[in-house]
Amino acid sequence: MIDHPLPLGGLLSTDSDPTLPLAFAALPCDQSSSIRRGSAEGPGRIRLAYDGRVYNSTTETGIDLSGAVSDLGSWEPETTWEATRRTYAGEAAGVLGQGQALFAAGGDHGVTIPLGAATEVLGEQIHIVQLDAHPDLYPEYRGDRWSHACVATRLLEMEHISTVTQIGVRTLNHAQAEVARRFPGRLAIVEARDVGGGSILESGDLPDILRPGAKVWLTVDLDVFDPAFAPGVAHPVPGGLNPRQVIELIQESGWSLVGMDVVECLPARDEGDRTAVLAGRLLHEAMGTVAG
Ligand SMILES: [Mn+2]
Repeated sequence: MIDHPLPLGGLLSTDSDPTLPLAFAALPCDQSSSIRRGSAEGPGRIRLAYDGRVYNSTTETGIDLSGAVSDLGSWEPETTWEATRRTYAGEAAGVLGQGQALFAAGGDHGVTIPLGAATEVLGEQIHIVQLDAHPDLYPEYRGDRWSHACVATRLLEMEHISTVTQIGVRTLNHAQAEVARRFPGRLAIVEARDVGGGSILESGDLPDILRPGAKVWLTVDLDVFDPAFAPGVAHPVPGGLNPRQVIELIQESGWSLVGMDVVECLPARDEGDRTAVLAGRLLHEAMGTVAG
């Protein structure tokens, strides 16, 4: 009997392989977390919890991704966030520039800032779809403009980012609503209470520009889910989405994913690896839309 786990559903190649259309990187960095650290442990836990001995390599939609994903390993953080940010942006631009779709596991949500910056290498307008309990729209947070509470603000300041659409938000306050007004026509906020328990695509709340074929970077902050489904996050907020709603969005949107990150998995607060397994599952289904 083999007792070694098969990381990430058995989807990973044995080495990094630039000829594969899909690539996966772990970003174990929590240098932008505000209160509770520990999401640096997230990617390692996601790799192991979504164990290929327990889960097979075929998506719900019937696409077998066994060994189909280039394993880029772990991008270790540098000693300062500024250096980490530069490293992450450079590494990600290299991957995207050679035509691979990049799938990343964080780390805290701050890692999405350099990943979003890296999409500039594609030379086209990119749409960000952000699934999150929080709008992350502070201009700065506790004196830190790179905080995970400022992710959307930093992304909206990038000229190659055409739009940011947030789904599942339930913590919009006055300070962040003020910032939202700085980006008319480029920021859409679909709150959890707008979607309810139904289909996100059929809610009619998404901007028209997010039609099938739109070039999208998908960023999933795991706190978008109700804490019943994803307890292992730093800032759990009741009243969130359920996994079916998000898997359906991934499968049915028809977006052309240039990449995706799943962030804010905090193993120390998880229960039975529920959150880590969900993270692995989302990455797997999204990879299927690129490969399929
Ligand atoms: Mn976030």
